Amino acid sequence: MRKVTLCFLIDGDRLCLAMKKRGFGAGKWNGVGGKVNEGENVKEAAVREIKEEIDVTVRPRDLEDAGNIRFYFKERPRWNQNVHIFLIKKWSGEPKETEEMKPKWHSVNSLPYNSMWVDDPHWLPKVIAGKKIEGEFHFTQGGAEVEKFEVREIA
Ligand code: 6OG
Repeated sequence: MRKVTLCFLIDGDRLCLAMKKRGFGAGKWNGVGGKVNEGENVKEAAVREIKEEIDVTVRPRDLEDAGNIRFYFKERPRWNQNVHIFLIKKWSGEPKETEEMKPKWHSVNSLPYNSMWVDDPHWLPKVIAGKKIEGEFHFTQGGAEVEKFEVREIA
């Protein structure tokens, strides 16, 4: 299964989400991340993607492991992915728009869930609250609907 990263910068009650401008999940607000390349570990991949997508520099030790979720797409098994989630409280630079993403700070109390993946309300509040999670989601309709899911707090 594809191994990918998903990272959230958090600054007090502000969360950085970025609008995906192209490719998988285009038009949705999300954390920043992508595929783990061959020869990279998950943290190296996360550091690289954050730099590429919003031009922010993060040290591997400042990536806080928030757990992982496996996503299964019934009609598109090629999209199945194991997403490793990181919360980040220390970085350098201000998030900047790139060809791939347009970042914006949002209040954690009013996240734009209507323009996010449908699974997010089920687990993102836990990650923001500092919980570590493990879960899986089974989607139909190309990711538009959740058929079944489970999210467990593991720390
Ligand atoms: P690229 O294909 O652009 O990486 N991702 C999801 N994020 C959320 N919140 N919900 C989902 O539910 C997701 N499925 C994938 C992981 C894809 C990026 O999108 C995230 C990666 O950061 C289905 O390289």
